[in-house]
Amino acid sequence: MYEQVSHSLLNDILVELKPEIGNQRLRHFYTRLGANFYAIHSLFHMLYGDRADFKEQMVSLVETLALRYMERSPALRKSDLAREKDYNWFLSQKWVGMALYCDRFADDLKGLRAKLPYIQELGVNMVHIMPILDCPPDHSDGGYAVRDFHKVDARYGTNADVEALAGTLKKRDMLLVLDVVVNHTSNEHEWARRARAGEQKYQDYYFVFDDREIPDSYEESMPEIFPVTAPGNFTWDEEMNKWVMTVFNSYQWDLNYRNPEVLIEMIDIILFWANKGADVLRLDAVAFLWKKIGRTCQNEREAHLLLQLMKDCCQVTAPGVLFIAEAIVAPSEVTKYFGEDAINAKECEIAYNATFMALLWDSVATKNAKLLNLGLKNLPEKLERATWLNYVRCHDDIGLGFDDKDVRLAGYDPVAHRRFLIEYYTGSYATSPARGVPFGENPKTGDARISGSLASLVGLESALQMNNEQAITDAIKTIVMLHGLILSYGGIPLLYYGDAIGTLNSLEYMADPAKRDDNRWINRSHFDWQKSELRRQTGSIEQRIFSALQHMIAVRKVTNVFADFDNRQFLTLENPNLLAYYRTDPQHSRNRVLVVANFNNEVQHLPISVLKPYGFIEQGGMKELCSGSRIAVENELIAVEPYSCYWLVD
Ligand code: OTU
Repeated sequence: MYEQVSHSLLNDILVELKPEIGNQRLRHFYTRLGANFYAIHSLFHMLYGDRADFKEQMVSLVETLALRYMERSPALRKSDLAREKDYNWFLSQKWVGMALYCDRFADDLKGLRAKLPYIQELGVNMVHIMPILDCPPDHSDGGYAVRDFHKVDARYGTNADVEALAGTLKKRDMLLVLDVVVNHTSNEHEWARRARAGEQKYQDYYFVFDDREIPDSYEESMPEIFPVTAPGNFTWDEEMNKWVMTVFNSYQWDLNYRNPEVLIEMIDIILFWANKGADVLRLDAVAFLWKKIGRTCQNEREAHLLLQLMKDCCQVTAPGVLFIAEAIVAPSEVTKYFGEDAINAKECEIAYNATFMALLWDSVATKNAKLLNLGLKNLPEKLERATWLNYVRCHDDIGLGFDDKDVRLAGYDPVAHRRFLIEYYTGSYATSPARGVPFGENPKTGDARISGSLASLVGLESALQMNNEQAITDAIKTIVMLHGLILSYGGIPLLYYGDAIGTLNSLEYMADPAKRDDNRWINRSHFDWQKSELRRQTGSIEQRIFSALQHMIAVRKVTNVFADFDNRQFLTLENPNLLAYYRTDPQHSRNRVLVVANFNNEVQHLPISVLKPYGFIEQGGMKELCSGSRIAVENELIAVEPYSCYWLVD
């Protein structure tokens, strides 16, 4: 029945397509369209079915998919077919990512090519180049205020450079991740310029209002994202004489997905970059895609429908391409971005594990794993064929988005505890070695977030200032321990470009008036190539961090149980300072790795009586995979050194 309906609907659309679409080399396209059409049509109908031009819009969508398929290169088509066959390819433990700024890590895209040996030396084979599309020079939000979605910013190079780099990466068996900023455009984007000039068509691409009536209604329930630098959610545009919705910075205009043309444009842009050779696309701010008066305008059902549509459409034209959901939202919401009620992810295959990240920072500050244990265990199950992007630091601030229920269960008052964390990381807590800065402090809600580099937040900066060897060692150990966790948790670890050499906070951004007010730039400095040379000098800080990470990455890659097949189980321990989970080979249940981390500054003991019920330690002892050494059992206890993460096997 479905199939019949779907076929006749599909035929209705196909007869309307532009003549040039014809039949040329479209075999796989039609097969994939057939397979996905029912879903695409019903989703599109749910969102836009009440419009008089529904069918016209549907035709335009299918045309977009076909035209982009026609330009997809033979090499990419081949890779699509291979990935369709080996559809779990990205769950492998072999992938290790790094996020970097093309201009801050290298000079430009061409220069980046010359820096690949450094990345590969570390073992990284998935490169997320932070946004590189054309942006206004000043108001760029680090690349997230795009002026032209089809063109690389001249500062970084050309579209041809991206294609060349994609080719180079492919030859080295590396993946390319690019951003698509789906939620908003720069106010200098052509659509915004034409809207400002009065063109109704383009005003309908955004949320544009004559007076404060509707903006006020929206704002009653919308939180502020950048309360200090961009308070409110609307901006008055002088030239247009109207209010426009700007959830992020005032120069970032939110796109209106109630207009199907916006969705079709964005799908076209996604496929454009898929065709330039991106393996993975990071979809920015996906939680914000649908706005509704009376709601927070995040995580709306329709935002999920839009993502499902984007995925199904990509499945038709470029099925080898994956999506990363950048949804920094509550733990109960985040897994929904993989899709719901399906074996295969129907939205994004990969999602930032912001919950894990924030919980790790809680444990570093509290020196215990109470909240971490609770938060991880309460994270809803995700779909199969979906995986996390696990990270310690990224280019943004750290938000303390834990579940309040868990915070209470851990024995803290949510407000007081968040206050403590902010104070701990921003230097106003007396005994804290952390050197972060507060970001987005909102006096109305009492909220604040944290900016700072990994090394500065774990105390390396203050340790160096005090010339305190022990504190330096502790900071290094913490950096290594945190990576030991993101490398073993399950998912793709995403390193941040300066972290393997202990990059400290940088104040270089203060000299730039366009950046000065946004302290997230404290952790977006120019990569220090001279400092990185010290990684070759035995005993240097750089070497101690770099070699440890490099070694762990190498061990991860040959440890099959680290592939993400939802094969993680947590251990319940009485000791609140430890986090412990084990990863099991789904095929050979005896093949397991037990991961134990100690967040405390003192040695903690793991009683083997806790391990025995799980069948561990039957042979009398365990081996640590990274050091290769046996772990001593004394008085029936395994000693876990301070700030350490062990990968243990029987
Ligand atoms: C994302 O950020 C980007 O990572 C930021 O660099 C951009 O400024 C922002 O979008 C606008 O494009 O949208 O889903 O707390 O975590 O703004 C979450 C701040 C986002 C970021 C949040 C985030």
